[in-house]
Amino acid sequence: MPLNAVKLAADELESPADNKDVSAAAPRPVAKLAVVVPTLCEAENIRVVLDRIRQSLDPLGFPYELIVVDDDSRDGIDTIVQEITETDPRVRLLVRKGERGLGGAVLYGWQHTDAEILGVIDADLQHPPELLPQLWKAVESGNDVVLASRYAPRGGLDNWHPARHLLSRMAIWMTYPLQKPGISVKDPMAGFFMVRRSSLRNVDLHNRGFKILLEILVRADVRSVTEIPFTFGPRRAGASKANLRVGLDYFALLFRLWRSK
Ligand SMILES: Nc1nc2c(ncn2[C@@H]2O[C@H](COP(=O)(O)OP(=O)(O)OP(=O)(O)O)[C@@H](O)[C@H]2O)c(=O)[nH]1
Ligand SMILES: [Mg+2]
Repeated sequence: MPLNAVKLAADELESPADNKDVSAAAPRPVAKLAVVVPTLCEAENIRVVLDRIRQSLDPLGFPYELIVVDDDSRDGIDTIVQEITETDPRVRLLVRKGERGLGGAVLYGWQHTDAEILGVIDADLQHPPELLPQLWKAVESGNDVVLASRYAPRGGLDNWHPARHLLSRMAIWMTYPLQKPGISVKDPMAGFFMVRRSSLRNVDLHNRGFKILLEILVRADVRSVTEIPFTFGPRRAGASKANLRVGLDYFALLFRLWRSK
């Protein structure tokens, strides 16, 4: 399972509390962040999204890396990302061959980093990279999970067809009996979030499907969550990958979570 490696890395990670040489007065080291950008045919968007992510994170001056996980799109994205990597080694490209799936791609990226804070953002700029500093600060200040939320007060959806909006609402409604009391959120299907690696230490996440936040909220060791409102904008370029299969995978996930409860 991909997350075994995440678990291993988490166990090996030295926390400040383990370090006996750290004096009480020493400043707490700033946790490293890894943001996965999952891509399937996003060559038109990748340069812009990576530029905007770096522009929003650089002023904070902390360690981070950006991991593009591409499912062998063969649309020229590898050439574009390699070129960026040569001038900025914080940007990495992982190409999965013979595999598909957003959730699996995200877990694969997290598996290939030692960062303590793990994040994900879509490549099509429906998630504004300018929100990343706010998400990161909310995790740094102690939350286990921080998500950019379409359904929190002041959040929203730009130009969604009413039928898609209704389906999305119904899909969220079905999660309420599954979500843990105390950390229940309004947008458990969000695709733009950060989670502490330590929260994933004792859980094997399923690597299929489109939505991994819900499974993290239900099955991982998450004790605190914050939702940061944002407006889910229109896709910048390229085509959506959300399809009937994604819907069916979602019902399979709900069923699995119900059964394991
Ligand atoms: N690596 C990888 N990435 C994927 C896969 N499916 C989707 N993605 C990426 O996941 C992100 C979200 O996919 P979208 O197609 O934008 O899904 P969506 O935002 O829910 O749907 P739209 O609102 O219609 O765009 C994008 O960056 C996609 O390129 C996949 O199978 N593998
Ligand atoms: Mg999209």
